[in-house]
Amino acid sequence: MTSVIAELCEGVLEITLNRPDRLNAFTAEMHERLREALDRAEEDDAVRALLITGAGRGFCAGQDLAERDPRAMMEAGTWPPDAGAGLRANYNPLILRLKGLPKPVVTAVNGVAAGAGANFAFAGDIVLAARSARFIQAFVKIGLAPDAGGTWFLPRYLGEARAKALAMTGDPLSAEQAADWGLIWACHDDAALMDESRGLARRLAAGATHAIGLMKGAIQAAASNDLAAQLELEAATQTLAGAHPDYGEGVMSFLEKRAPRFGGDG
Ligand code: LHQ
Repeated sequence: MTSVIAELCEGVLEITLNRPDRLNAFTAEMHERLREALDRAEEDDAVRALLITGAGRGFCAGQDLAERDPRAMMEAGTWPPDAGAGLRANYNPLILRLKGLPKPVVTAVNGVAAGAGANFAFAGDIVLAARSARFIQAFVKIGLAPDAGGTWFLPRYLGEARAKALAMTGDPLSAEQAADWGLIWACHDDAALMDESRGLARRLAAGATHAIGLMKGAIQAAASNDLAAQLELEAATQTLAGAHPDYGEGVMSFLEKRAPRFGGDG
C-alpha cells in the first residue's frame, strides 16, 4: 500500500496522505512520494489545481516519532539527531514548493493536524477543515519549537499573541475557532468536507488558472514588499495576465453572455 496516493480527476491532482493507522504521520518514504507527486504537479499541464487530504480519521500527525526513537538511536549511538537537517532535507522544500507552485492548492483537513502536519495544512492556499478537526502545535510537548512554517504562518495569519499561546501551550485549536480567527477559509460538517473540497478544487481548476498562479505569487510577495513595490508587482503581474489568452476569453465570454472556457497553461 502506497503511503501517498496521487490521482488526477477533472484537472485536480488529489493527493491523499495514506498511513491512516499512524494518523498519516510523515516518514522519509512519504516525503519521497510527496516529492514525486509535486514533480507531477509542477510538470504536468493537465494538473490545474491540487487537493491535499488525509486517509482515515486524521489529516497528519506531523513527523513519525517512531522514526526518531531515542532508545533505539541511543543504542546505535546516533542520538541526538540533527532535527534541523531533517527539516532542510524534507519539510522546508515541501512547504516552499507548495507555496511556489503557480497553481491553487486546497487542503482538506479531515481530522487532527498536529506538529508539522498542521503547518503543512497551512501551506495550502485555501484551507478547509472538517468540524471535528483540530490543529495542534504539538512541538512543545516533545521539547521542540514549531517548524514547517509554523513560526511564519501563525503570527502572520493570527498575530503574535495567538501564535505564541498556541505554540507555547500546544493546546488544540478547533476547526471552528480556526475559521473564526481567519487561520483557515472554512469549516464544514465532516460528511460534507470532501464534496465541498472537491467542488472548490474543480471550480479553481476550471478557472483562469494562469491568473490564479500569478495572484498567488503577488499576494505572497506582499509579506515582504512595501506598498510601492507591491503596486509595481501588480502592474507587472497584470501585464502578464493581460497577455494571456485567458484574458481575451474572459472578456469575450462576458460580452457574449456565456460561460468562459479558460485554457490555462495547458
Ligand atoms: C503516531 C504519531 C506520530 C508516530 C500518532 N508518530 N505515531 C520535524 C523534523 C525533525 C524532528 C521532529 O519533528 C519534526 C516535525 C514534527 O512534526 S514534531 C511533532 C510530531 N508530532 C507529534 O508530536 C504529535 C504526536 N501525536 C499526538 O500527539 C496524538 O497522536 C494526536 C494529538 C495527533 C492524536 O491523538 P489521538 O486522536 O488520541 O490518537 P492517538 O494518539 O491514539 O494516535 C493513533 C495512533 O497513531 C497511535 O498508535 P497506536 O498504535 O497506539 O494506535 C499513535 O501512536 C500513532 N501516532 N501520531 N507523530
